[in-house]
Amino acid sequence: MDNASKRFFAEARRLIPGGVNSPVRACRNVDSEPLFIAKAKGCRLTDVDGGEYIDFVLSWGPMLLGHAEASVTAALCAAVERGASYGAPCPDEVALAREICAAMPGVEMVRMVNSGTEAAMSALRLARGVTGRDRVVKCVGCYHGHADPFLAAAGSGVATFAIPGTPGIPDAVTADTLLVPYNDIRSAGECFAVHGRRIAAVIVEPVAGNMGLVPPVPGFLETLRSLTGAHGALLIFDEVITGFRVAYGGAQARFGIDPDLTILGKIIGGGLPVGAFGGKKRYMEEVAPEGKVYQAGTLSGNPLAMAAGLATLRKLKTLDYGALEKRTHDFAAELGQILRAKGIPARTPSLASMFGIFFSEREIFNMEDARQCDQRRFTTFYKQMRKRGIYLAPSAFETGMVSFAHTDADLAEALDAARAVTFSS
Ligand code: KE4
Repeated sequence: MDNASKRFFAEARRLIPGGVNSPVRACRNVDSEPLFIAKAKGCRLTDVDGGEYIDFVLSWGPMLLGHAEASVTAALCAAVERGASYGAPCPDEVALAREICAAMPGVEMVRMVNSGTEAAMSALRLARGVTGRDRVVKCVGCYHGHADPFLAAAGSGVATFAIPGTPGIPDAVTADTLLVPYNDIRSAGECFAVHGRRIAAVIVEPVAGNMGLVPPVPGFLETLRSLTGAHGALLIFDEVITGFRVAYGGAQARFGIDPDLTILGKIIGGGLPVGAFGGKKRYMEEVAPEGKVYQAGTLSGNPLAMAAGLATLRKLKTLDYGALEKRTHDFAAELGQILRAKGIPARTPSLASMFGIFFSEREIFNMEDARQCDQRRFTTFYKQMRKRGIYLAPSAFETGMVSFAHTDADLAEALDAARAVTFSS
């Protein structure tokens, strides 16, 4: 059946690689075509054909308040009247830096950038600069954006498309990227035993959101903290998803771990392009122009992104994270019961406002486990839920997210849609 989304997609594919500006949106591995979205409000998206969907992707994380939230929209409209970009400091940059440093226990100073990718690559350069070392440890299945050093065994779209190792990245670059399985305390220790004095940093998603939702097992983050401390390496928390989501102060506040550097994105921009890297003053003071580690950006600290981010954080600070966590937990638990009642092995973990959907008997601890899940059933589930107006991430290697705009009625509607899903044998 032809429709406007199909027509837009046909033209987009002639003009944009894969018809999308980010691969996972192509919906290829769930045997679907992308919906083109006309507008969004609260927890709902409306596509260009007038179809309405309850959104559990939230633009991959930024829209924790829901779409077009009143205070964010008002702040953004006021900001745009003052001009879109100055290329010079503005008061809101200071205000947002103050808010982030006050919220995140491990962040004493912060530099704004324009994406999580930029934040990750800048934090790694800083870690290498202050330690004089080259190696970085990352976990298989974690995703830290698409900068060269991080595309070894990455999650998210890299895992979705099973891209073995992206062409265009010199072997010399990935030779300095060491891989350990997520949640594997023993492997982390072995890696440091062999490479310890040459490791500049460990970068980790403190709650993995790019292999589906995989929480840290007790002791895993603590082990990374002690190993890095003992070997003079830096611990970088990638809080692009978890920052201001798993707690207002992020995973570092929730778990009581004190990282040396933190990267942020998504929520702190309220939907506008943004990223940030921050951490201990003794390291951040090494960033140009204060120090010698160069990092720059035309639109860093952009007044529109600052206004939207500030309004978002100020609103979030007034909201009840515990209540959202309980609603998400109850929703995910009931979703799992519905699937298992159909005789379908399914695990639906949740943490804060994040939830996973794994078609598997066993609990998921790492990327290897996530890969064993039944992708065919995930595709069936995705397609039938979308037909019933429920918008899930088009990949088993992403994480579902509930916003403060999702009402009990919205969640009940999604569960009713799940009850109606049928799986072939
Ligand atoms: P961006 O460069 O996409 O702003 O951020 C990269 C990034 C860094 N760290 C984590 C933990 C992330 O999840 C991301 C980006 N997340 C993906 C989805 N899981 C973005 C969606 C996409 O690539 O289209």
